[in-house]
Amino acid sequence: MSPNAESTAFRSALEVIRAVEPRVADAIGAELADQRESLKLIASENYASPATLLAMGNWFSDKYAEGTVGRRFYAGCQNVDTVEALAAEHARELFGASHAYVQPHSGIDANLVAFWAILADRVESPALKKAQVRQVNDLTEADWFALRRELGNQRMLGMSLDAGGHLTHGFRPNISGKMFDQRSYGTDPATGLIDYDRVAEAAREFKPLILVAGYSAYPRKVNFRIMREIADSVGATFMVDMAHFAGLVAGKVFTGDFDPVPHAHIVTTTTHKSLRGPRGGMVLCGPELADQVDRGCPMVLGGPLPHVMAAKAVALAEARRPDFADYAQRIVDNAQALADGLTRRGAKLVTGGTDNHLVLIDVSGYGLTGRQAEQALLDSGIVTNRNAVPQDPNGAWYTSGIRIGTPALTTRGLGTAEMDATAELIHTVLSQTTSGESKAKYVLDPALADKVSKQATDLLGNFPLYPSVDLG
Ligand code: DSN
Repeated sequence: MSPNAESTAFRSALEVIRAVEPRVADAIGAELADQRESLKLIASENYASPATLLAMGNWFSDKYAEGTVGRRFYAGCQNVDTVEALAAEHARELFGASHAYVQPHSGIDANLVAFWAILADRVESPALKKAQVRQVNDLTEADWFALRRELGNQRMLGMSLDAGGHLTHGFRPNISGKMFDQRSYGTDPATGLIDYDRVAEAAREFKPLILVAGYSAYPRKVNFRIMREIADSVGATFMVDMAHFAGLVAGKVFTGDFDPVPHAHIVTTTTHKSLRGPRGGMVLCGPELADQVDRGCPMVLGGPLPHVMAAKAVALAEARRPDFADYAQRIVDNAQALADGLTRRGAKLVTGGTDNHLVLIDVSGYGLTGRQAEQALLDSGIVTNRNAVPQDPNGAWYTSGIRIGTPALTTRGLGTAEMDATAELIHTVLSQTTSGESKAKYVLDPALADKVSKQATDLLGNFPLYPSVDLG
């Protein structure tokens, strides 16, 4: 590749866009500038490679391709077949899964595909068999009515939102909470850790059809072997949503009991978080659920996005390279350095530290709500997001936590020394912010915010983002 290839590609693309709608070209350029200048600590974000980004901007976007590889509802899908098959092959090899479905557009979509695959396998198929018909269209009105009621009356046990679970694991305002009779397992109030005995007890009492593990704000590893044993003991299908930590599984930081793929019946993920691919989702499973998973589109998904599947193939190929394992390990080393730096300075962390890519600060220790802390940090050039902590007195909107994660800064090249410096900046801002007259209001000296902002920019100075891309 010529040394200027990436600059030329992005510059040319912007020139073409600018000729039609200059404000879009300007916004794209401004987004890169903003990303370059901010200390991005959002645990669910990353920086995809230029190859991944470029794979999304092309003619694949024009193609309809409902169905799966070789079995489409539209003609002319031979090139889409090529990229979808490649993405699925890379995913299978990377994660050691027997089947990969790479069409979901997001994590929510991937979870919906998984839920409906399980419902089809565990509820619909037996009903069809009992009625001695091959498909739902052949059921009598009475049998169809009964099946619809049964599909809508199944149980799911997942991690509660304030313990770090995800809203798609049965939170009532989400479709998953409306689809399932849901119960949650939380964490031990004293340690903040999952108490497997209590999960087992909840499973015995509730007898869920689906046991879900996975999180978006739990800073520890989960023992998937134990969770599978719990699922088996009550006849539940075990599903893991590894969206947040897929990169750590891919990079073999999470192995053995902590790798969900050998233990779960079905695994869902996004592709853009620690995995560092394009925005999108994916489902992995064994042969038992493969056919049902492949019905995801048009069952719950709109037409697949072939340009994004092309980018998934590129990013998954990158994740199969040996340097990705090094990247994944550095994500965790950095998170632990950040956690240590914050703890040493007096911050209160949920569970007292981290085993993964994220740290959850309980900002009530600074006398702040999550909302106040998030905004004060943003004023100071530090981009984070507020998050509930276990048994949060401030609810899901104001919250009492700040979630920070290291995948993005690690991609940029920052290491443990810079994480300690980042901890110092965060602690400086939070310890010098005071609560205002409402849960959203706060007082922070603007001169201090400016000073920290400048320090954050200086910290990033040695780690340019997309160094190969010069937009001129
Ligand atoms: N929005 C993602 C996150 O930030 O964790 C999950 O949906």
